[in-house]
Amino acid sequence: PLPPVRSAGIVGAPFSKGQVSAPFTVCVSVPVVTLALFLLQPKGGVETGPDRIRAAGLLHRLKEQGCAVKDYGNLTFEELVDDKPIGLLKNVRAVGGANRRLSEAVQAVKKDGHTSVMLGGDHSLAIGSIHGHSAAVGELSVLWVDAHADINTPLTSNTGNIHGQPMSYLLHELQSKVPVLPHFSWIKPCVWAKDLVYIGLRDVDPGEHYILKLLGVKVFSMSEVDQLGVARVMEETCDYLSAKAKKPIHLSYDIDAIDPSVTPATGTPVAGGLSYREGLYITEHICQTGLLSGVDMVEVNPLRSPTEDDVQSTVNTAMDLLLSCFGRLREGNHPSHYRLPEP
Ligand code: Z70
Ligand code: MN
Ligand code: MN
Ligand code: MN
Repeated sequence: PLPPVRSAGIVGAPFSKGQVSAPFTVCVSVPVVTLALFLLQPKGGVETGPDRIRAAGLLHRLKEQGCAVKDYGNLTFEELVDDKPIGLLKNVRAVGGANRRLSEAVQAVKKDGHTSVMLGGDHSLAIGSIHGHSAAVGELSVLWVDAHADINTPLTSNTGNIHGQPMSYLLHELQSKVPVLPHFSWIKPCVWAKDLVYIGLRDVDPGEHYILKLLGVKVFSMSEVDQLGVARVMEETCDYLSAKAKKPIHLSYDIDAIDPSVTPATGTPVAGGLSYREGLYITEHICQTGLLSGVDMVEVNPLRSPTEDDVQSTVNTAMDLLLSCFGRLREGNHPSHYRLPEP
């Protein structure tokens, strides 16, 4: 059988306000303290992810393997002054506004008929990416590959970082537990708990663990990856997601799912992650379902690692995962029109 013609619509989202570590909210006017606070903000940098992945040649590599590509460019986000925290929650207006734009961009990509590829940026961007994807094509299956569950509600979060919460805004079943927030009212919940599968979890907060059990969400934590092996995990994932109807698949891939020995350039490295090979097996398998309709590649942070080699290894892994989403196989590939040269 001929491989299907694939096409990727690429949207860069250079956004990092879903993950702020500095707890300071007061304005400090002493210059040396301001500088110290700036240097103490170690989580910036994930907004440079899209350009690094582009600079590594993503568009060229996709075209080279026979994938049609349209680049929708990078979104631009307005600098908000006075985006005060709401309780613990940080950058609510910025995150709400950025995701609203992203949702519209992803809807445009889907209406043009491409598989959407959202390059982050932090994982709060899954709100807009999944919302836009679902607004364009209807109900989705969501495969969330991550060390973290990112399913805190604003009220269970201990950090106030919205990148630890995106699934809580998207799941129908959680809406009665999510408070009304300014700039979030456009978000319509669009995913059912039975259509969500996690792979790679190993850093889950108590409130998140409670939610996963309460809703009966299918989870293959690193423990199940150890127990079953990645091949069986993927077989069970696809059986589970396609049990009733074959919905389009949204793959939300947080690079911190992969072991930090391979992908150290990320904001929240957690030991004991997926190997490079396990990570790629997931994308190869999902590609072969023919149902992949949207992809996020998030949390690549080139400013978070001390050496350029670490950045390269992280960016190259993100690249290989994306290429594999669009048909690249480790066994090799050839175009359908390939013919042996005659002597
Ligand atoms: C924690 C929180 C998180 C990514 C960290 C961490 C969440 N559960 N997600 N890094 N990508 O802040 O809610
Ligand atoms: Mn994440
Ligand atoms: Mn994560
Ligand atoms: Mn394939």
